[in-house]
Amino acid sequence: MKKYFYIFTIGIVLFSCQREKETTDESTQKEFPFFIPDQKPNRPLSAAVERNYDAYESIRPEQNELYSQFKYTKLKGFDYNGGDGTITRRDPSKVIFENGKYYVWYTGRKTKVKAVGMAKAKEATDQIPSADWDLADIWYATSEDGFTWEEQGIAVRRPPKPQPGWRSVTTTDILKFKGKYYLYFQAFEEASGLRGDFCPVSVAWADSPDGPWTHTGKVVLPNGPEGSWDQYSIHDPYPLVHDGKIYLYYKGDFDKRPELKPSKIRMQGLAIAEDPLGPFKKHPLNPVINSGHETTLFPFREGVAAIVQRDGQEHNTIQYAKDWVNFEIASITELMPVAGGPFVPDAFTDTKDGRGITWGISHIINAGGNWKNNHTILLRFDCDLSQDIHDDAM
Ligand code: AAL
Repeated sequence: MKKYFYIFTIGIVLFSCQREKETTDESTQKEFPFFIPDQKPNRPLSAAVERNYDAYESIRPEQNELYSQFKYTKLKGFDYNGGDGTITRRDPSKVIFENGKYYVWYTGRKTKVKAVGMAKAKEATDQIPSADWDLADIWYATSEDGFTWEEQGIAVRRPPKPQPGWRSVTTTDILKFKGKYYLYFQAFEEASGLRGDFCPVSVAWADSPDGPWTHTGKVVLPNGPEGSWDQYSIHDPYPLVHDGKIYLYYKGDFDKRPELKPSKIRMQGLAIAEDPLGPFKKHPLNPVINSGHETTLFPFREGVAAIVQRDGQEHNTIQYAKDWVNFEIASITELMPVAGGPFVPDAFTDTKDGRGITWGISHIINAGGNWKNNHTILLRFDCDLSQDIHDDAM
């Protein structure tokens, strides 16, 4: 009897141990919290979940300072003639804060008729624009709160022929350096669309953001020699100050394959100068960003970050270059600001600890849903690309 009692007891103990073991195994199989980065489940995984652990370790949105979504707000203070295509405002500069207010510069076109379109560039005259940015001048506006803007007028006018920019001056960006202000811009010498969107970059300077601006009348960043990636177009010049020098990022538009209309391959390069009026030396590793359309960059920690949108394999990414040259993908995101001109408080301070950005001005092309009118409006974007994460701001 006693013998059976012992056997029974041992049986119960073994059974409980087994149960306990099974329960433990079950609990290690549990996947809660689900699929978090450093806890890969110990079971066969689908290809999608497998690469979610292995391929994206460094670019996860969670707690990634260079991940953000974007929200947009319509600006007050700009009239667009009912959206009939005769007024365009596009390609805003960075926003700067001076004299107690915000300043932004942009491509302004106010023509009697709307643009005929790049494909019909031969129909353009000195009154009829080809592209949305043809026959444009550089305008500027100021604001106290970043939402309501007051247009102040033309900052840099098209110079007389044959100076660079006589056809159109567009897509500007601002630099403040040693107490002076510089506007870099695309200087068109023909209607866009005749051969492509060909232009070099010129510059104007002033002692105050309100001007008056002196156009140097010279090309400060020329196209590259025949056969080079930037031989046709130097677009979207974007200056920052780093290492006591001017780091001018820009886009090259080079893909002329006729079957691609429009092309989806564009890249970005860097040119460096000690003096804002040049000479600029193009970086030997150019292009330094393999994708993107308009340039939008800002100092971040010791390096520089770039919003890379619209074109190329790596569109919809935010990238980071610790050394200001070799960019890596920091995050993948969506609905990015087009032609964003952020408010970058430390753009010109030669910071070694860039704080990042939280807002700026961008543009929407073909606003109002009427593709034929082909006009562009400015709008505000807000984001969280600052060192301090504000989750509740989104
Ligand atoms: C853009 C910019 C440049 C191009 C055209 C006007 O948004 O990349 O400025 O030339 O399109």
